[in-house]
Amino acid sequence: MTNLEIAKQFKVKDIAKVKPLRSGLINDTYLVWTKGADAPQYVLQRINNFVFKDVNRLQNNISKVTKHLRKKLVELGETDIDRKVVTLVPTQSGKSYFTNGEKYWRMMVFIPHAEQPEMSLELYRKGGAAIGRFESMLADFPTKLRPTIPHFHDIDFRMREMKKAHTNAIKSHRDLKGIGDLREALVMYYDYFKPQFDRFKEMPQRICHFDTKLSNMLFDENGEVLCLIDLDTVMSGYVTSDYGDFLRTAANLTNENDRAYNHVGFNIDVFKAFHDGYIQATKNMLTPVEKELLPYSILLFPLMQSVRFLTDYMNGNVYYHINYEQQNLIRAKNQFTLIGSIIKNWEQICSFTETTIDHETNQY
Ligand code: GN1
Ligand code: MG
Repeated sequence: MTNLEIAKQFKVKDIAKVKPLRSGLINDTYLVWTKGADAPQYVLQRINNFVFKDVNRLQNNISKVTKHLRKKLVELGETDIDRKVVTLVPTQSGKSYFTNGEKYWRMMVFIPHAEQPEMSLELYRKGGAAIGRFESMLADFPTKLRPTIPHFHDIDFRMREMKKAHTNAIKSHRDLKGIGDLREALVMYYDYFKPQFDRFKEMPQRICHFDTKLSNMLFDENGEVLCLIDLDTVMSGYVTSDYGDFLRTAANLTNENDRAYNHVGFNIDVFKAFHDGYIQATKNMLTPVEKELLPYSILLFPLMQSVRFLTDYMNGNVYYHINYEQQNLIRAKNQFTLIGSIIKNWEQICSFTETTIDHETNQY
């Protein structure tokens, strides 16, 4: 089927054309134009069902969460609501996705937005506030949401997968020379921090986004965050996932694809700005144990990502899109370098989060 034929399966009138919009590491995204000067545009996405095995559950989660968010925005008396929450477009038969039995697609209303503002500490503060607001609006979500990717941010599981990948790679005589002692070093970090990571289970489960980054936020013309997009991974979990994964990308002095590891480093100012924004938006929601464990998620996420990239490399690059053979190994080393820099900044990280807590009230 052509992209145009697929777009026509959804309840949209007068489609003019379908053009590729962007290509993430996971899904393929297209922009659907309709005829007429001010006609709305739509976003068509092919859902990667190798990554998301249960598309039905995933789409159900997104439907429920976006309905809840819309209701909240109305209650809060917000204006411009159509730009502050994603709206799914049903298929002609009223379903939230279309499948030809092999591939899966969904459609959303395109949200007109401005470019992401230039990088500044203020931008990271806004990013933190946006994530905090998202979680707060979902704090009274009535049920748990089952995982769209089981064990997604479960470090014990990721370590087991890395071990399996290594065993299989050896069995199939894959050349692992380039890895050096990276795998052993990751195991060492994991063993060292395991007592803290094990405590994550003490936190309450909440509805979280699970893929927090600036590129998953849309901005208005004044540089304010409109909403969070890319809701594939929205499910029940710990706030540490949204907090730690955001800092993994935002507070890295370079990006995860940079081969010049000397560019990698933890940006303490970005961390402080983000933390302030996040805490302002969640201070009435977070429990003491969540506040206590937030800093450990700053370590957990680069570790987990390094493990995931290395696992994919050893598996022959079956999960993440790559542009060259060694890319997942490079990414794994990049993330590994970030862990070292976080450890160097550890005292500063902890003393900063400490000073933002009022110990009498145990509130920020
Ligand atoms: C994937 O494709 P993207 O950038 O939204 C991955 C994240 C990783 C990220 C690393 C479902 O996200 O968990 O942190 O790549 N998403 C999934 O770049 O596996
Ligand atoms: Mg994503």
